[in-house]
Formats: sequence, structure tokens, C-alpha cells
Amino acid sequence: MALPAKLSSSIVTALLPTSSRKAVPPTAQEPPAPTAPQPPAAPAHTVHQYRAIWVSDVHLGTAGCQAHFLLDFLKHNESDTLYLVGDIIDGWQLRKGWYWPQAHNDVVQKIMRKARKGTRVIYVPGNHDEAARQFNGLAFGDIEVHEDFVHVTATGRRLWVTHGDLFDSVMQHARWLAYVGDSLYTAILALNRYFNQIRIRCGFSYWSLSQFLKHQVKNAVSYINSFERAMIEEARHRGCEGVICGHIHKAEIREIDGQLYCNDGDWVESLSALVETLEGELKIVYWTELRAPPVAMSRRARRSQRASQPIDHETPQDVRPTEPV
Ligand SMILES: [Mn+2]
Repeated sequence: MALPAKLSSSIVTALLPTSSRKAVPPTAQEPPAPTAPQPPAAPAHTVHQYRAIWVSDVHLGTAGCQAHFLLDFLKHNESDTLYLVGDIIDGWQLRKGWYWPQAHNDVVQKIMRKARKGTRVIYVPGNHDEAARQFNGLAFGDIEVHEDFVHVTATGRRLWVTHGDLFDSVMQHARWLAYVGDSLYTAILALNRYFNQIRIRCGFSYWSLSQFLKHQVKNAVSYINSFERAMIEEARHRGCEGVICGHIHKAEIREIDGQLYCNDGDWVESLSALVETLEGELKIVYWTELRAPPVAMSRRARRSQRASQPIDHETPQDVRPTEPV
């Protein structure tokens, strides 16, 4: 039987263009200690069982990937079917420079172990791991690779599963812009990582700077809206009642014109997955909500709590001794 580590590295090698395969160090010694924040030790909790789990945009092979958090999530969440909805391994970044710490291997091995133990693992490649699209219809050991997939929920709803880049106008018409944006995005993610390292060290919860910035940009909002519309129109066209995708790193479940739009988010900033419960309910789960340690109250929360308190608690100067001192 092949060693899992060997298997996982052979997948990575297969995803790279032939020219860069030689550049892969044979004993893949990862660079020193990842700077990414690691999940703090949380009390043991029960394993959740779902009908299906969708994760995407993991970007293994980049420093932005929050592999420790995903590994923790995979350890505590089981499902009959696990969908890998694209951008799992980042071929774009790996081509520029090799980055493959142990935690990234651990994620690949964890997924393969699940597949061996009976979870049906379906891999739908995205744009950053588009090299895997050449394996559409084939299987990597126990992992099936599909261009897209139709998932039927326990309640009988047909949902089209696809990464989403094929409906991204930037990806289709200005690929160079996507590459520039990718470099800028990588820089913001690096900033986000250092920022959160400090936050976690100071007892604060994980908070995504890049996500905050993205939500501040109006253009991003209209861009996302048109992306969502294109996706649900295509799902309708394909005879489905909704779509499940990733790609834009924004977790969401919304009903749009009678179609269900689901985005499972990502594992570089929002640390989120989409799940279908055994009863057929779809919901987004965030690592920060599932496993977050008790968190120091934010300044804003403290302020609003103070504001809601009766005034007399806050004005000790009004309480004067009745007797002269
Ligand atoms: Mn993508």
C-alpha cells in the first residue's frame, strides 16, 4: 500500500506543469515554522455528523491558507459526502515558489483518510487548481474528480455544484487582471495573518481584515451581485433549483428569484464551510463559532453594554455623603 504522504505529494506533482516538477525538492522539507495563527487549544467537543459538507478555496501551497483551522474542522465534522469545491491546491502560487508545510500535507492526508474510511469525496477543481481538470471523470484513489456535480438534498432539491470561476467576468475576459489581483490579495492576506497572530496572542478572536476591506468596497458588492445572478441563471438553465459554489471567498446562503444561492466561503479568511444536516437543512458553519475560545469582549461591545446600563451606576460623583466628613 502506498504511503499517504507519497500519494499526496504525487497529486501535487501532477497538478504542476512538467517544467516545474523538477523544482520540487525530493524530500519536501517545508520552510521553518508557519507564521499562520494556529487554533488555540479548545476543550474536547463532540463530532458533528452531516449528510454533506462543502469546502472550497483552501489554497494549500500558499502562506495564506489556514490549514490548521481546516484540519481541526475536518477532525470534528464528519459527513456521508465531502465536496471539495475548487481552489483546494493553489497551482498558481506553487508555480512561483514552493511552499508546502507539514500542515498542508496533514490536510491532504486527512481528506484521503476520510475517503478510505467511507466518506464519498468529490473534487470539483477551480481556477487555481485547474490542472486537475484534466482528470475530470477520473478518480485519485478514493477521490472522484468531476467538472461539476448535481447534489440532491434529503428534501429532494437539486443543486448544481461548481467552483464558479467560469462565470467570473474577470477570469473570462481579463485573465491578467486576475493575476495582478491575486498578488495584491496575497499581500493583504499576509497582513491579515500577522494581525490575527497578535489578536489571538492578546486573547481576541479571529477577525478577517481582508474580509472587512472587501465589504467596504462598493464595487466589490455589485461585482458579487452580478456573479451570484450569473450562477443562479446557469443553475436554472441546467434544471437545478440552486447552485453551490465558492471562488469569491464570501460565504452566503440566499434565495434569489426562487433559486437557492449557496457559497461555502473559504479557508484563507472566513474559515467557513457549507453543510447539509441529516434532515436536509443547509447552513454555513464558521470555525470561529464552532471552536472559538471564550473571547475578550470587544471595545465596541463594552461601550454598548455601558450605554445600556442605567445612568446612576455610572455617576458615582452624584452619590454624596449625607453627613459632613
Ligand atoms: Mn477560484
